[in-house]
Formats: sequence, C-alpha cells, structure tokens
Amino acid sequence: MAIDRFALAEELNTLRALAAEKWAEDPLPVGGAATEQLKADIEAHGLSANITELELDGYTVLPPGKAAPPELIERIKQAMLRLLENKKNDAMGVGSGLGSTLFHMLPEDPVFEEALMAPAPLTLVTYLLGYRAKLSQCTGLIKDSGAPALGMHADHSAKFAAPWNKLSNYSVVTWVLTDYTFDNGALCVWPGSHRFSRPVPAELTMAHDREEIRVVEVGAGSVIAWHGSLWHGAVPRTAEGRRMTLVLPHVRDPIQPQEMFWASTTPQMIERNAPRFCTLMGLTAAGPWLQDGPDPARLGMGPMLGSQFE
Ligand SMILES: O=C(O)CCC(=O)C(=O)O
Repeated sequence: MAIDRFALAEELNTLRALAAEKWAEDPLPVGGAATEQLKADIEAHGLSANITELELDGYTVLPPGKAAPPELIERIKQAMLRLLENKKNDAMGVGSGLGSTLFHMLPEDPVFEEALMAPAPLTLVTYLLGYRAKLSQCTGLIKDSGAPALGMHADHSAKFAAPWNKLSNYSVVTWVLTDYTFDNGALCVWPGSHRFSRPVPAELTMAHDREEIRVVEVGAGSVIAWHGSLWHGAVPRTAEGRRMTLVLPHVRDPIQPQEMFWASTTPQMIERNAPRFCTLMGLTAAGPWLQDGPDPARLGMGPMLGSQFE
C-alpha cells in the first residue's frame, strides 16, 4: 500500500507551523549576531580551552559535572536499560564493535531531550556545525565484557566524498555513562587527524596500538565532542561489567539526518523545550512540498524568496 503522502505532508506542515510559532519567541541568530552570540555562549560556559582542543586535536572532553549533574547521567542510564530490556533485535550485531545498539531513543524518554538541550555540549555543536545544526541520531551503545574493538574510522566516511573540506559537516557528542578506561573499552582517537581530510586507510583500521593513537580515559559523566573528519575507534572491552554510552551525532542544516526526528516530534515536545529544539528536529529547515507547492503564508516572504526562518 502506498504511503498517504498528503496526510504525511499535513502532519509535517502542522509541526512546522508549531515550530514557526515557537521560533517567534526566540529566533536563532544569523550573520554577525550569530558570531557574537556564539562568543558569548563560549564565554558563559567556560569553553575557550575546549574550542582550542577542537581546532588542534579534533576532539574535546567536558569533565564530569560540566555538561550535567550526576543525577542526569543516572537517569539516562536507567532509561537506556529499560529500552535494552524491551529490545527486539540488534540491527548492527554485537560483533560490529559498537556493542548492543539502541537507535532513535529520543521519543522514548524526555531524559534524552534534556541531554540534547544541555547548554555546554550544545555550544560545542554550534561551534562545529552552526546554530541550525540538526540532530542526526540518538543512539545508545552498550558493550559487555568481551566486546571487540571498533575499527578506526572517520564519521565523514561513506557520507561525503573525500577529500573533505575543513568544515565539520557531521559531529558527534558522546555522553560517557560509565568510566572509560583502556580495559573498559574506551574511545580512542588520532589527535589532529581531522586535518588529514580523508578516510582512514584500510591498513590502519585495526591499528589501535599505534603510538599516534590516544585512548580517551575519562570518568562517567564526561561528554566528548569531535569533528567529523577525526579518525577514531574503540579498544576492546576486556574488563567485567558493561560500558554504556549515549551518542548524539548532529549534521549541518542542509544535510539529511539519519533518523527521522521530525516524524516522531510531538506538540508536547515542542512545547516543553526551547525554540532551538525545533531546529534540532529538522522542523525549521527549508520545507518540502507536494503538487500544491509551498504555502506562501508559511514561507513568509513569498515563494522561493525566503522564509520566516531567516
Ligand atoms: O564509543 C565508541 O565505541 C565509538 C563510537 C563511534 O565511533 C561513533 O560514535 O562514531
């Protein structure tokens, strides 16, 4: 049976109209105002050193307590464990190096909205991808003892043709929910590799023991953000117990997110979050249409010329 595309368009337009109303409260800054606002946000959250690390190393770590208090970390873990209990299949397979994966968790518990909207990591997203960044995935990774290494890769691989430009188009914010150590199967990175602007060569994908590679040993509650060209992977988990991670990749505004967040956004989610949430859900990006074309009222300035979101 074919999709009822008109019903789908109506749903989307209703959500986009709610997003437009919400935006009227506090539209995101553009141009010089965006630069000034970003500088102020970096200052307000004490992130200057993190921005330098993003430039030099291609990744940075917010220590425990900087992104959120320990109680939020605990609630994220509990929500993921509930989802894990009810999980029906494992699309990637635990042998993939990612562990057990929980995809598209955002609509399952408001605690994921809290993580997404946490101001310090969101400021790093803005620095990497701009104020109009969209959420691309809300994924849980759970690795048990014996989980294999995750091969070295860059997140721009298989998404953008290389050589890549210097901008990050896809950036991950990763919430470390249990301590990362070498034996616990921590993330590992090749600092500075984001400047190579190309995928990891095949012969280096399992070269986790190279001297250039740094294992990111950080405590539970840390948040790590990185540039999409950074070469990274994970060492195997040899210790007992379980590694838990919340992964929030984001994309720049014109790029298609991997998960269909607009389709699972509800009016309640729009209501209870700041206006920027609508942008993260993809509800303020240039809109699609069917045979009846764009709605001039929703475009604000007349068809094709611009929109109320500029
Ligand atoms: O935490 C890990 O195991 C690595 C995750 C990863 O590679 C990614 O999120 O791109």
